[in-house]
Amino acid sequence: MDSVKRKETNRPVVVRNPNLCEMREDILYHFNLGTETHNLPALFGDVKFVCVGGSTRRMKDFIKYVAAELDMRDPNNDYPNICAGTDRYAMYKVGPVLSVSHGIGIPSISIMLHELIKLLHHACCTNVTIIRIGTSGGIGVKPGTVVVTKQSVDGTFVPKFEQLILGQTVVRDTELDSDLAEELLRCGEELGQFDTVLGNTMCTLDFYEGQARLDGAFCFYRESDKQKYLTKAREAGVRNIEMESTAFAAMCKMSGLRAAVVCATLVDRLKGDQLSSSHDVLQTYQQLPQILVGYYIKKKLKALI
Ligand code: R2B
Ligand code: URA
Repeated sequence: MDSVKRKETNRPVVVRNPNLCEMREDILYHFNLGTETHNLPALFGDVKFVCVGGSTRRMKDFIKYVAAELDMRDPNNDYPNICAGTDRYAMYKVGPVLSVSHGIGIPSISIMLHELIKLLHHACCTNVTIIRIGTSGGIGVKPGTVVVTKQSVDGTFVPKFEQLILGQTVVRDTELDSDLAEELLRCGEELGQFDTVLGNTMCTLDFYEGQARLDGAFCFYRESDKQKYLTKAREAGVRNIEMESTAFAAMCKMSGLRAAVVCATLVDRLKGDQLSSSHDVLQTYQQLPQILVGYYIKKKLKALI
């Protein structure tokens, strides 16, 4: 019922900040864009799908891949970085698809999302779907499995995002769009090219100690403690670990964006810590969320024609 209702209404991208109305100009500093210097509705008003991921190169590869999939390739266009004036984040666009990098970790993605949500709002975009396509460590799943996130949980396996605001801990909900997650899972099944599973994703503040690795510069626990913790995570439904999903889910929910997280696993953390697969194998794994989400976008756009 929900998806039917969604089709009928125009869902705006919501900002909840009265101060914005009083500002003559809004400078999106980390994108090198602004409301006075750029015509945001003309540049971005048609955006319906936003894909975000850690690395700038991967997000450029993604836009090239999507352009080919949607038959929107332009031989005279090498997909210029819209944020070329800054090296903080990179942004690419083809038709209704925007591809944006977010760097590593919650602080980095959170800054990017504040500015991205304002950009989509200023551009008067409606009915936007946003998907994080990323990498992760798996728990008890074969490397190269794609995990579609059911719930994004923190390091205590609770679906919450905690942030200090004015010195107080503010707790936010990390609910993602369950219909979208199911649709993406079905797309994985339809493609049949790689394993796609639905599972909880644990979001941590660190790659090493925060993810119970034994190979960081510091480690004050043993292999048995690591196994105990990861087994507990697996029992709580966690199938992969990454570093952005709780903030992503919380911020997208607050802005009314339909959101999902799709990550490839690069390693099974119950078996090891180091990313020891060859460069080519790791590259192939990183392309899997792109293939899945490219297929989803193509299918959705076809349905609109
Ligand atoms: C997955 O991979 C990165 C760390 O290597 C981090 O951005 C994440 O979430
Ligand atoms: N990204 C992570 O955050 N952890 C991993 O183990 C692999 C990629």
